Amino acid sequence: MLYPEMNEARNIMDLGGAWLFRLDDGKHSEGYADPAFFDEANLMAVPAAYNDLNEDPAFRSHCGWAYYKRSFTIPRTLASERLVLRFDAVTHYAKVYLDGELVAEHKGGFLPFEVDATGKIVPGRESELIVAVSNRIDHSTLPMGNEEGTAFFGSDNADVPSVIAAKAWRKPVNLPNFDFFNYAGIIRPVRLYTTPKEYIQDISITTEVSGNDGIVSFDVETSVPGRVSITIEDREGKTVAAGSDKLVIKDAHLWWPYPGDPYLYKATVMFGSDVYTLNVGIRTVEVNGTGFLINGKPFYFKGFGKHEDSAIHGRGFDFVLDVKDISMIHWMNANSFRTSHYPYAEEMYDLCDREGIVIIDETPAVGIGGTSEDIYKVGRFQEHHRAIIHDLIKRDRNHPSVVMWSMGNEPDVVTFPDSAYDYWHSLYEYTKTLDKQCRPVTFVCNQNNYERDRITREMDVVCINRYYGWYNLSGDMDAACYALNLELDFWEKICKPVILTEYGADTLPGFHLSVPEMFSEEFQTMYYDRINSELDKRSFIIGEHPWNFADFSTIQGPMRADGNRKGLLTRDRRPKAAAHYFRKRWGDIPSFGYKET
Ligand code: E8X
Repeated sequence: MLYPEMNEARNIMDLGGAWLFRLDDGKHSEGYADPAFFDEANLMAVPAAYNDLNEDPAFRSHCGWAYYKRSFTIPRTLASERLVLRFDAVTHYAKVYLDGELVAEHKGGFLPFEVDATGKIVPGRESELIVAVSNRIDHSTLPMGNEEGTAFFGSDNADVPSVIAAKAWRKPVNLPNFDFFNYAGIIRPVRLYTTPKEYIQDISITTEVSGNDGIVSFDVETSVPGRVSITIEDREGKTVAAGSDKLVIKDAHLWWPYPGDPYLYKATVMFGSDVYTLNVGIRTVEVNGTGFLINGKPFYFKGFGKHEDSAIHGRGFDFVLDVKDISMIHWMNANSFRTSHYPYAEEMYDLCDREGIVIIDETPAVGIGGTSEDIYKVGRFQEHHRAIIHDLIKRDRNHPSVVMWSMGNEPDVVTFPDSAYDYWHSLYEYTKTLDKQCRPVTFVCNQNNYERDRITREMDVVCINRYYGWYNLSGDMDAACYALNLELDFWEKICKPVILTEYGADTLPGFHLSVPEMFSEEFQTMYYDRINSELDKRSFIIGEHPWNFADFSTIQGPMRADGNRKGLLTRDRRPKAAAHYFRKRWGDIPSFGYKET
């Protein structure tokens, strides 16, 4: 799906700003609100999560539908154009009504959807847009919510009569089986864009290197049959290739991750009167033995698990924050991050293409489990998971910064039943069919029972989250390093590249101790220094991603003091001591060829 572009053939109108808003009052049919319902409405900003934008406690605890409304009028001059209404993300389920007609529904809170509104929106006449948004999470959604018991890290209610924990005595509540606040709403931009009536529907590119030349292959889908013409310009605006499908660039500049040169060409695709331009980064990605090769050289992942999370905005799109995060990534001499635990806004991938930041692109498949039964048998998420992976790859496949797909994070595979193996193995096979660039595919596992884990070892890259010294062997770094090495001895035999995709310690900024103990800044730094010393001894460890880039909001619970505090940075992006430690460490670690000597 192409990101909206304004150019000589296309236009964009932003529908963000102040909308009318109201939480469902439970007194009328769910998922629909007539205009009169907004007579008692709140003010709401779009894009943003709604949860932190009103002091009514219901805005954070709400479970169910919420409703947005705005009107707009577009210029009469657009009467001959095709009109498309696009939502970049609505979390988690959306029903879109245009002048009272249901014109779109979409499940999944982190990927775009659009509707051709030509003829439904009349240029020069006011249109009314109502969007119903559900934040409900359960065994059919990704991320997954529990349908019994408690939320992730919730108290176990063992000493509470089950009737209290049951839902019968009150309206449903969300029980996130994941460790981030269930922010919801129209969290990313809403736009109306135009194209000519005969237009470019989609573009897929693959890049190869042949000697000094770059080969860029285009697969262009058009609304009607016809010929496309393509030109590619270099940074100086000089045309360096032209054609209709496979273009060769002589003596090509390759796209290199930070601190290398992330060289981008500009491709212009023309079809009839339509035009679409996109950045092209020529680079290759492959796994070879225990190496993760970019442009044939062994890459070392220095970076983080992140979140799209900030005060006030919640999970709402914040371009200013994204620019700040890129600056802090550079400041820490990092070169990568994982989009934990959901696809991020498209704008962030564009920034990473330009800044040479490498991305592990992850689906919202987090929290799969949380039930005493076999979730792969009782869950209702499987088809949705495949749809998400399909749409994620369709959205992000042209970004040179995206080098690997993560099918999900920490599914419940504790006993590693055959049902889990069958599920993830078939999903891996399916994912491999979707990407013409054949990027590596993985999923991220936190189950320490690595000898029974038949799933992780079959991924292209082993991605493991381990908290030796925090969640287990807490505070005992000698035992933690001993246990870690026992496990690394196991992975050494598997002969796959391994990334430690999460490790970390909750840390209160300003809490200092002469003798490091948990939650102090000294402990967080010592924890990382001890673990990293062990990682440095293993050449098959090809990446280190501390959890987390920054503190972030979670559900309340006995294990969370104002959210998850494992950030190297505070939530407002101020460095803790560990951030300075990594800035120094990563400044001495090259992005390529680390541990080769
Ligand atoms: C944590 C992280 C959580 O924030 C992330 O979303 C997934 C968790 C640690 C592994 N990984 O809790 O900080 C969970 C261990 C459970 C004992």
